[in-house]
Amino acid sequence: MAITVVCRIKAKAGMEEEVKQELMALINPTRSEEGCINYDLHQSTDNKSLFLFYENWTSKDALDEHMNKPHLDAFKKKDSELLAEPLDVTLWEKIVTDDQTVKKELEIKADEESYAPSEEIMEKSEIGVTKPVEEEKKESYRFEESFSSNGPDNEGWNLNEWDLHDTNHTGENSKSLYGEASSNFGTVTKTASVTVTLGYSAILQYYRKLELYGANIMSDAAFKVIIDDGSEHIVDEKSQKLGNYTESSWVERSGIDLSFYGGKTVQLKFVVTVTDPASIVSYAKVWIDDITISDEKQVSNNK
Ligand SMILES: [Ca+2]
Repeated sequence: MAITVVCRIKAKAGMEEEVKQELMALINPTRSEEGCINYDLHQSTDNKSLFLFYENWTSKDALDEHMNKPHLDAFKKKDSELLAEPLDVTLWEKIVTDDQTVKKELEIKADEESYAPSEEIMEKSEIGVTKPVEEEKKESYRFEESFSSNGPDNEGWNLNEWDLHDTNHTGENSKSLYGEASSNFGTVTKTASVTVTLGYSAILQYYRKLELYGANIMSDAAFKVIIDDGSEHIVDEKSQKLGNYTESSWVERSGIDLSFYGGKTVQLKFVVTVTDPASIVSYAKVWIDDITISDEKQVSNNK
């Protein structure tokens, strides 16, 4: 594991220039040492007698070797005549390597707490993001899908074994998206998906009708809405283990917070999945219509 060193050096009054020359003489031999990633000398803008080395080494062993090099020894021998205080050396280990690590940690936290972290947490934690948060937040995306008579309104759908259906929520001659899975002495899963780019305040809304039927105690008929950003996250689901669950008229599902995936291009997946090791009777049917991913908070921020 790489190790970071911060070394603070304070020159005696009147010795600043001499200390600076001595420290600069260390740079070339140190940088040519094996295991030296960087070895950068700084001088305080507030106090010209303060110097700082910011160093990174490929390993603690490489650093230990450096500490025994003759060029460093020579400098240490002059310590008492040049420096006002002993060298102040601290070792550091990087705990956040990039933006992705932060997001991963937040994701774990969100899972533990069962809700997406607030914007405040996201902003505070986005240390090391190359693009400023404020700039990214200006990007706003809105997605609307009504499954018009000609087919989906948006590109990027992968309907697989789902179909467009004449059952319709709103609009003349418009369609809905229909998925059905029936068990076959095992598990059957069918997925329709679309590629969407999410704004930072993304909220999902859609309308659905469901028919879930589990024929026996070993069965499970389920419908899931999933965000896939490389791994799958269930954002809405309904499961029926035994017996009937039916939504015979359109049900509005709203306020599904996707802001945690804001700024990402993801797969929005609709999944019907039925498990029944004992029969072919269990099934899951779902009709989906009028999907909207809004960015409402973004709009109000711009007022
Ligand atoms: Ca429709």
